[in-house]
Amino acid sequence: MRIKFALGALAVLMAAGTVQAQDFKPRIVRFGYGLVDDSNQGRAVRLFAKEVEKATGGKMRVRAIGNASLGSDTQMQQALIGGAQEMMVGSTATLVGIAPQMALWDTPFLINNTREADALLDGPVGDKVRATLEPKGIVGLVYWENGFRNLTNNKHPVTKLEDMNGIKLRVMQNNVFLDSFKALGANAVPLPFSELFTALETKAVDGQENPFNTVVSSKFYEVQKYLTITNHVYSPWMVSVSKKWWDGLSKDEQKVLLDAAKTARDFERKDTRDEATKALADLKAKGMQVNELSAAEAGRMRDKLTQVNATVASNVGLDLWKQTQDELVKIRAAK
Ligand code: TK8
Repeated sequence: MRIKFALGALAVLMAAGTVQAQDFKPRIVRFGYGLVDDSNQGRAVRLFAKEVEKATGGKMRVRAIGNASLGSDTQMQQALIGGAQEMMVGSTATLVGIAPQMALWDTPFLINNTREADALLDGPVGDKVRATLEPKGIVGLVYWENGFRNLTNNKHPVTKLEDMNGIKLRVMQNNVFLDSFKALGANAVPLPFSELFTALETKAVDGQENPFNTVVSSKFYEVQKYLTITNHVYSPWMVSVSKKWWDGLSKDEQKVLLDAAKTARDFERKDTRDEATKALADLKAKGMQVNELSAAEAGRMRDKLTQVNATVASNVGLDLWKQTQDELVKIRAAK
């Protein structure tokens, strides 16, 4: 009698902490991503997997599948829409073909620091942009950090605007990036990330732009000599779910995924920032020649991009554009 009662009380206690396993059908979640396993992306997906398994008592199993083994970002997005794959994480920039408002995050020099990034992405503007995915067949859960993007190339150091001339530069499959780098004078070529290392190695392209973390994890330092600190745009990642699959989950299951994505987000942002602060020294030690763009030259680049900003504003809608600017003013004032 006593033992029975104690066991009952224990079960109630356990049920309060985790969702009961029998509420969940056994499920396999294929979670794809483009970077290597040993990257900020890979580490966060594995943490997400652990959180989900813990919360469901192992009834949901997340398979972390990196290296673009399930396809490039755009291929995985189509698999999510079709229901052939459950989850992925990748750059918001490659989602613009599906949800045009995502182009907001491609605006050069929109966000100045990580405090602004977190407040904007996790606030009403971020929510509004994220919500535009759902009618297209993708549920965006949360934003993770890709980071501030910097330029690498194999031709010469980029110290001034004119140095962009003649650099064959890989950009993401996204018109804002294409137009931005064309406006700066580079020969911009859109390529999926999964083809980038080989393109650099075979000199099909001279350069690329990505956060320090990715230059480290993808070993771009092996095939790139010059790194210019430009911080030209803050790049988010979107944790995405197939809506077809999501709609078949219970409310409890959906909550488990959302909570785990948030826990992994907090871990991932910290991990990414810690790694980024060490990456520069790492890359120098590996032989990269690093220079920081002067404020004057950054200003000249910004001037060249005025038209790109105007195009983004009209593509995402002037209301959203204005809300973003207002929100940034608020964030900057609230120190
Ligand atoms: C990884 C990509 C990558 C992005 C790119 O799948 O393509 O350059 O920065 O992070 O989403």
